[in-house]
Amino acid sequence: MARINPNYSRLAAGYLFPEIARRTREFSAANPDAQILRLGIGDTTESITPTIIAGLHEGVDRQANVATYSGYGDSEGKGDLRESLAGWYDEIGAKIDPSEVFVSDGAKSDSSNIQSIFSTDSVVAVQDPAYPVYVDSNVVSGRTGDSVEGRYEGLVYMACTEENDFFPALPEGKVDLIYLCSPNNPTGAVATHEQLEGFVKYARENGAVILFDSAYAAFITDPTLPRSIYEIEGAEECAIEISSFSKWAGFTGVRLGWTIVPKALRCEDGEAGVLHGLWTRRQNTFFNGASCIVQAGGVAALSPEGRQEMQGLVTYYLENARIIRDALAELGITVFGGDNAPYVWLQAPGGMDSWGFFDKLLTECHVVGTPGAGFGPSGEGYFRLSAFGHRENVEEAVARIRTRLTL
Ligand code: PL4
Repeated sequence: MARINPNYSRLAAGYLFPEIARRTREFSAANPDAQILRLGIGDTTESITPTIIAGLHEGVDRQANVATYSGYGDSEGKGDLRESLAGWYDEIGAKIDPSEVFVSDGAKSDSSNIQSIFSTDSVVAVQDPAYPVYVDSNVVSGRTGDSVEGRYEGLVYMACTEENDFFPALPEGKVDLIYLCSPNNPTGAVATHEQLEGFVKYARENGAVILFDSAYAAFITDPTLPRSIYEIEGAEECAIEISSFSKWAGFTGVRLGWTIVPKALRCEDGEAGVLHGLWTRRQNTFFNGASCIVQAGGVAALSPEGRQEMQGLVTYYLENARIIRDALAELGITVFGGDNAPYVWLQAPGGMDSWGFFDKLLTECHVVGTPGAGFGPSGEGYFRLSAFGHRENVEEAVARIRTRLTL
């Protein structure tokens, strides 16, 4: 008789974003005249730029001609895209060989799948708050116990609070896998070189592996801040980087990402090359590669013209973030992030809890945000507003918050 994976029953709550959608739908049904503005899910809204669209078209056209048609490709990705990505790393001073680049259909699936190459008894440390996929994928894989008062037993929560500028202290004991995300979802904090150096040193000394999510790297405009963990010396021996075209190129619907597994990467029982080989094996076995059409779009995105156009999108969303941040600050709300990141992280006013503030913002302003508690226990009392959105909607949301929110 088939039996279900019992670890699913450990999941403490429904997945955050569908839960937000459900509550918003319920509100809309009860208030059909309310015009809802969505600053909740971090989803791009501006159209894909001409150079990238031309690349996508070229990918389509190749499929129309028997001489250029291609069927299945390598599950690791097309050579030209892997080379272009390695070239981008080279520009920022990180030496990545194209064979260490694994093209994917996005950072979400890779950040969930990557744990499968590590032992099921690995001790996992996550930033708290964090993108929920890191925790949930490890719960389902059996690396945690039950959730007790909002914390999974066996999971190491690295608190990111106002006191530590939303970047965690090193784990006190020995952990095996460490999830870091910079620029951070949800706090908008960006790790400095020094902060990452501390984690790289810890990982090398403890045989741990850092799983570094850089999905928002394109939003870093401060040249002193690292855009990749591989800007840190020695990181190639202890870190995997997971990243995405979603927010950089507007590919949230198109789907394209990549993961770097360096050949120098090692862990307690795996010499250099072993983890690279395991991820190759994993991808060869479970993945048939990202769409060749989409990969052609990725190559175009990384061309000089594509890069310039993508920078225009990033600048647009960062201006949205500034508008949100400045307006909230003027209202006396304590705000963080939003300068090198597309998320503004705010303290729910009046000591409210985060779902309470979600309801208040929705009810009074018809604006949807994301409750901090959905990202982990340290997110309680905080709230995330996304800077992805049409300018006029962001301005309208801000105007409503100014005029309708009772503080
Ligand atoms: C909503 C830190 C957003 N349904 O698009 P991908 O798969 O390349 O990247 C997903 C991703 C990876 N890493 C980080 C992210 O924040 C995201 C996207 N997060 C958000 O609002 O937090 C979209 C979420 C989507 C989801 O569940 O991922």
